[in-house]
Amino acid sequence: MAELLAANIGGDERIQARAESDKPNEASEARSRLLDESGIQGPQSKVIPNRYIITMKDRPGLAAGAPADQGQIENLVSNLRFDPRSRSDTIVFRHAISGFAATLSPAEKRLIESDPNVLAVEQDRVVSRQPVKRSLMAAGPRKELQTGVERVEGHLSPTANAPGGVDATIAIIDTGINLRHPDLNVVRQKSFVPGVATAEDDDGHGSHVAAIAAARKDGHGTVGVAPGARLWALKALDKDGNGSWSQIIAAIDYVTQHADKVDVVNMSLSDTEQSKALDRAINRSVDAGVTYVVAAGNDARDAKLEAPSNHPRVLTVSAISDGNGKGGGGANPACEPDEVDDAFATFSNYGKNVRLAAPGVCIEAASKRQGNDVDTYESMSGTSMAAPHAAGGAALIKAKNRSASPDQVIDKLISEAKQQSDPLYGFTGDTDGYSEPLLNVKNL
Ligand SMILES: [Ca+2]
Ligand SMILES: [Ca+2]
Ligand SMILES: [Ca+2]
Repeated sequence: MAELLAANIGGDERIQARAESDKPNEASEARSRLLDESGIQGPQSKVIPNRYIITMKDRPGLAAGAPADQGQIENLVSNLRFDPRSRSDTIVFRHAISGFAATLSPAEKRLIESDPNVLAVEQDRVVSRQPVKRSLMAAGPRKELQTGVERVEGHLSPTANAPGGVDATIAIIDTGINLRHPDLNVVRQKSFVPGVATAEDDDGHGSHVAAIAAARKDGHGTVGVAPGARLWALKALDKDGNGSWSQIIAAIDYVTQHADKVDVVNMSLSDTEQSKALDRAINRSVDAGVTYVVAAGNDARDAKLEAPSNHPRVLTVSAISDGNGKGGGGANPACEPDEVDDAFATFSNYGKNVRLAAPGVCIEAASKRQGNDVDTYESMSGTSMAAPHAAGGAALIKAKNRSASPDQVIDKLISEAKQQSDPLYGFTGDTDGYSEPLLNVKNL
């Protein structure tokens, strides 16, 4: 199986991954990337023909948090012999970056590239949610406190137990959210997928991520790390888990426009290529006060080879395996025979970009609606599941301290986390030389 997976990666990429690793990963023989039953196989940079993301230069002296666009697009349009905004598939960005995404002819692209107001013209590419291993769960009563939340001691956090739910807002940039799931407090929804009107989740990944972060504590379903926190369903990925960087940037632009209302963003998605537009969009959104939490990726390689897990200002989260919600080992997760209790997940990306670990194997939480049934649950494994545990932790910090900056939120999460060597809470198997601690929210 591992050889089949490796064959999918391609020789050059594997050599690059090994050469660019900061330290040899001693456990690499036991590692393999995670395959998705629905066909998603991790980032494989696919170009979207003739579609480009145009980033304008910032006006000098632009204040942090101010709208990025102050007429630069209009300046460009006045220099062009056409207005790209008039096209139905053009997306304009004004808050996280100044710019737009559009389908352009070669001549139009050259014209835009030659304009002195333009910083970059980049190819738009397909971006996908992280692959996950998944299985639908039977209907009926279940244990509300699932292993992941127990392992990070979410049930002991005083903020998580506040009556009325956690007073913070988490935006989930993903496949949407099951808008009527009884466990999920979705207060806003918006679709960035062309031709899709609502952010109703037609894949299941976004609902699952949302529930890990914020499922209600109500004696039903499961409970998240920040129970009942307000959720924004920002659908940038379609029913197959695919989208584009321009759709992701559109969602980041929307978050940045509303940065006074959004505390935390979770992104469990990736691509292999860098994007100046994406990097600037995240920077500006963080400047506006929003904390970004992202999955490290499931390709068993250095997280610096993928975006946005390589962005220096996001919190990148790796996955551990846990089968019983407690440290100490000896309880391998039931749904994944290759994973070892309280050990680094075999598929998780690693490297110095990864600053925190969280549970990400055999996690049970909400899924998409099935016909008329909205009260659905799935078990999923992936760093996609680790990141929202940390996003919930970030929401707990913001609920207590509204003015905490993204850097302060991330520093607090890391300082409260448990060292890998901790006999009660630690984990084994992380051999890259960067010993990120394990999320713990008991004191948040
Ligand atoms: Ca619940
Ligand atoms: Ca355990
Ligand atoms: Ca590490």
